[in-house]
Amino acid sequence: MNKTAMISGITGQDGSYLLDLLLSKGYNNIVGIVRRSSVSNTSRIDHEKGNSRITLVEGDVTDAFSMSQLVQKYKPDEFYNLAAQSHVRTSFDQPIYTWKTDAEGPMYILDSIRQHSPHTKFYQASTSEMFGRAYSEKDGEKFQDENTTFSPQSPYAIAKLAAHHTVRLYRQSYDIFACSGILFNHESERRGELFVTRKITKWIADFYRWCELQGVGIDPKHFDLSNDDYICKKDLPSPLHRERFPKLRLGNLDAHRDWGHAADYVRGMWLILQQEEPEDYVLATGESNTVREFLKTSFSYLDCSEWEGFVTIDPEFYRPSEVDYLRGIPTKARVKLGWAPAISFKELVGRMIKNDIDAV
Ligand code: NAP
Ligand code: G4F
Repeated sequence: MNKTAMISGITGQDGSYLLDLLLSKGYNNIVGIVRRSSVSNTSRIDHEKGNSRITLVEGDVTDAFSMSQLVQKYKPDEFYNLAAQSHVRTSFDQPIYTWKTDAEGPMYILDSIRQHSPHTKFYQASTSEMFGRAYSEKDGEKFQDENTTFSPQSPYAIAKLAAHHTVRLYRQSYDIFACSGILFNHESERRGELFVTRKITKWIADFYRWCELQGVGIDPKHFDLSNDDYICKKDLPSPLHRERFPKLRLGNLDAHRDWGHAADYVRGMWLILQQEEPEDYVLATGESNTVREFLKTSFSYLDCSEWEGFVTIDPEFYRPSEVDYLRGIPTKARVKLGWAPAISFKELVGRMIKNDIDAV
């Protein structure tokens, strides 16, 4: 297929799955924007190293000059802007940096497209975080869809909402094929280790291997759990003994999230840009689970039902403002794009647990 796609954020979770998808679709030139780093940041895409259909270029979305140069040079058929400071908690500590990357970055790209390559179709990675505390209600059920109002609750969500409106403005004012996918949480074996799902599955995998080395199963009866910080093997002299394992430290376990698998969601991104008309779409599973339910399902894969004692609640992981309930209804995507997620919540958790255990 004689098509050029440009991806910012190609080294991230979604960028790597999108790369796999576009290669499978036969794109003959995929230009990935990689930001300069003192150590390699390409581990998620290294499996395609040397593929002549991929061009990696250096760039940073906060640098208007580099965005303009790249758009002018490649004039891509499609531009997927996945680059972001994507961690919500971090955005409270680094709000200005988050704003520059997540709000200014998309504007630089869109304006480069307006000036130098108006035929380029543009995809923006919008987020369910923009809904914040807002939801719609029908028959006593809470949900969010394309008609739900926005009520962002973090610097991240505010920056993303600014970008979301920028996309609409450039679409309406300059006739650019610009779309936003409002994506609910999607995870995977490639998820960053600071997001709660991967943090949980990675910790469980490390603990599982440690238990194996100790010659015991994951069962509270083998451990002294009285110390807040460490899990200690029973019958040893003190919690400071070296046969101990740090507890899993988490924040709010009651938040609800609509979790799907990233491979399904990048398929949705691609479909959004293949339509006749540029529009915004919600991509979600329609199922919402709490962090506690994620924990329970994860431990259940190791036949462990009494996991509470392995977890310590740490205020450090609470946020100044929380988004309590996310559950997306992707009816528009199902009807117009023919999109539906194929991987269930249970399968997602199972795949992440297996991957992390195999990797330890
Ligand atoms: P991710 O794993 O954190 O990846 C973010 C990517 O952006 C990385 O490649 C990162 O590069 C790159 N990046 C960060 N700052 C940059 C800059 N200034 N210039 C160029 N590149 C930069 O995030 P993800 O989960 O794949 O998410 C992809 C996009 O979807 C993000 O925009 C995120 O906000 C949005 N989103 C994600 C979800 C979700 O649940 N995953 C849901 C809704 C929306 P490095 O590798 O060098 O760090
Ligand atoms: O995994 P999280 O950090 O994801 P969050 O905040 O929902 O954001 C993710 O999804 C958004 C889409 O809705 C994306 F736009 C965004 O880029 C990112 O991919 O936290 C999920 C929930 C939160 O309620 C958080 O308070 O888990 C809770 N949580 C509890 N303990 C924790 C922890 N989150 C993290 N990261 N670490 C904890 O220890």
